[in-house]
Amino acid sequence: TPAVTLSSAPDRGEAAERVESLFAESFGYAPDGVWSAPGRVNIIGEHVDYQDGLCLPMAISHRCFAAAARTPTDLVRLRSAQDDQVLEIHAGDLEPGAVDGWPAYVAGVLWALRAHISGATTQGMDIMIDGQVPLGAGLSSSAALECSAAEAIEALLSLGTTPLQRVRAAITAETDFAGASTGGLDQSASVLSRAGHALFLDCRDFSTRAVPWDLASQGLALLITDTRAEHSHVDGEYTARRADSERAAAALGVATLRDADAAQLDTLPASLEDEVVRRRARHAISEIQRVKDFDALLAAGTVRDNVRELGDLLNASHDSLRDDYEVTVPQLDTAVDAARQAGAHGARMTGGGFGGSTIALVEADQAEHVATAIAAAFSERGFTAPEFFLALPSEGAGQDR
Ligand code: GAF
Repeated sequence: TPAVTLSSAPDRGEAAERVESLFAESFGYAPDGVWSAPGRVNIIGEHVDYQDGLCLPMAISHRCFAAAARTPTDLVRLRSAQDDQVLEIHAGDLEPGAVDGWPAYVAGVLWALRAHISGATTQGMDIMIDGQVPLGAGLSSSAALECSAAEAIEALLSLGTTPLQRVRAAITAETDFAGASTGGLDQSASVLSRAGHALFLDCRDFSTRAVPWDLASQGLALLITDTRAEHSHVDGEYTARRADSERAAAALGVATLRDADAAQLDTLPASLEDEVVRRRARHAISEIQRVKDFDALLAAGTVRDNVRELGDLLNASHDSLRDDYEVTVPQLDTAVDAARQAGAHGARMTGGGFGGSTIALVEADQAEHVATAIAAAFSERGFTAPEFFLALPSEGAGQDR
């Protein structure tokens, strides 16, 4: 049986000091400050954000750190502890298509925040990034990058933006500048989450409510499994699902699937010529209902009180994503099946799918046992060994130093 480790995020204070030193080493002077933003897991409400749906994410303890300073020039200089690629661009030259790779997620935020910048948008700045959210794990390393940049830029330029305006700037950076047409779940979670809480998010207007989510005191834990499965074709498949959901809404005669209900789906099957489109709609409609049910259970009692029903909803969410939405891969299904067999109350993929991570609601003293069972199942199938973390509900974006 493979030995497993439940890894934890680097200490936040130490990580902030580290990026400050990296900035000083790299640019030759001390930064004005350090800001950071977390990655996330989505507890439930998957692939519904771009249909005005409901989601329940939480920030995790892995964060992206940005040390930054204003400069007396018009040059924007971006560097990263994870990558040799550096970007140097005149602030006035920022436009979609001008920047590639990870720097696009930072430069795009500056570009998107222009609406809030009065006067000439030629203020230069230096930014050093140290991203500690595992890359490609479906834990929103890109949102953490965008949102840490948004905090830094807000502070450097004293823009006076609200957290929600920074969420929107981060979304615009991703969709219009970096060119990934995602839906806003990740950026909302990264900016608006509160420590010890999950975030009830209504994607119709991006209104939010903090929901107490304290598993540790109830002897429970949320185990994250990074399946290390490659995200091949992730953008193409994600965009295809999004297009399917738009076709489904059109076939049901609603602006978004938030406005459709399950009964409508049953009475109007003939209008959905395409069986695939019907299944896509069924996923979104049922998933939005599951978020409502999950939220109602959390309002009615503790997680411990309702652990069985909550677990069932997590399971139903995964099964719908596997069968109706078809965004899972064998590694995700294997991790979920193994977790359930090993006694998890519920388990599901989290994030965009096609690789990435799963979560499992487990007894805290069973977390290692469940992780071991998942690792064994992976080893049996010849999959790359997964990595394990605990999802600790953490604070959203903010200043560190
Ligand atoms: C990815 C996207 F970025 C989010 O917007 C969301 O659609 C998610 O997949 C699926 O729920 O993380």
